[in-house]
Amino acid sequence: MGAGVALVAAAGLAGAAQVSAAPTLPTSSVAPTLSARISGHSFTLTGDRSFPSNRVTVTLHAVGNERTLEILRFKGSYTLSDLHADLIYFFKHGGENGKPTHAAIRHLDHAIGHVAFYGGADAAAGKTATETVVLPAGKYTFLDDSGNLPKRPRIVHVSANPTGVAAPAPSTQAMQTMKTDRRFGGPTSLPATGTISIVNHSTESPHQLFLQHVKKGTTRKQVERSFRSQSRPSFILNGSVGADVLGKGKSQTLQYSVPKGTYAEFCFFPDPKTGLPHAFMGMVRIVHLS
Ligand SMILES: [Cu+2]
Repeated sequence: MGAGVALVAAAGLAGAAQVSAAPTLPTSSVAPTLSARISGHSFTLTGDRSFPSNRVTVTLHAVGNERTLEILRFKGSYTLSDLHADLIYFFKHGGENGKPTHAAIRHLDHAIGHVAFYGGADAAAGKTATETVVLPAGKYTFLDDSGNLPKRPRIVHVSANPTGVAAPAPSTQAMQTMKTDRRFGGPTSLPATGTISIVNHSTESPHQLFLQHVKKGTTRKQVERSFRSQSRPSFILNGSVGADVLGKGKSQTLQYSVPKGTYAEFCFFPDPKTGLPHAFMGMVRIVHLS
């Protein structure tokens, strides 16, 4: 579920600024701010875990290694245990080696159908990345999604907002989109330090966006091929950042600071139809951060 690729573990983010809310503003204008600190043995979520619907700002602090935060909402009576059961079945029956059985794909689709994904953040060791996302009323689960199975659930309760007004998104320098044809869209020139918006326009599938610093001149084909090999490719450089799984039709912003240079964008979410990670189906793009 997470980055799922050891080869992309790399360092390079600098600190991201926090948004502080002015206490005199009406409730709807005060964007709740949470801080998520994930290490190898703990996940600390600091801040108000109960608030009216609004745009929420969550800063991930990655301790000791690359870490991933995911925000999701379970539909109906579906639980984290159900999600684990579906994903374990999927991984064990071919999902892990790119040859999922029909039953494995059914379990994957059962999971996708019962989870609403509100994005997240992925930061390299010692670095931060900040997501903002509008959360409608509901019960949310924030998870450490650094491994194959999301773990360490932290519950956040969002009540109805009587004003119906959410705080505006922070100003962004570029928008990256994910499309139904399993490709990335938007400009291929992005800030190395700044804030981007990420929009999943797909009508079929959740998607992720990860950015991995690579050597200048690295091609999309080289990156695609590397996902099928076991060894760490020679084109990987320090520096990575990402957003986690974002459901179809949903959007988030991501604030980060990484070294300038050439990056590979990719999505590792397993396709609902084939069970293959989208990167294996060509969802890889070369972009330039400056
Ligand atoms: Cu995808």
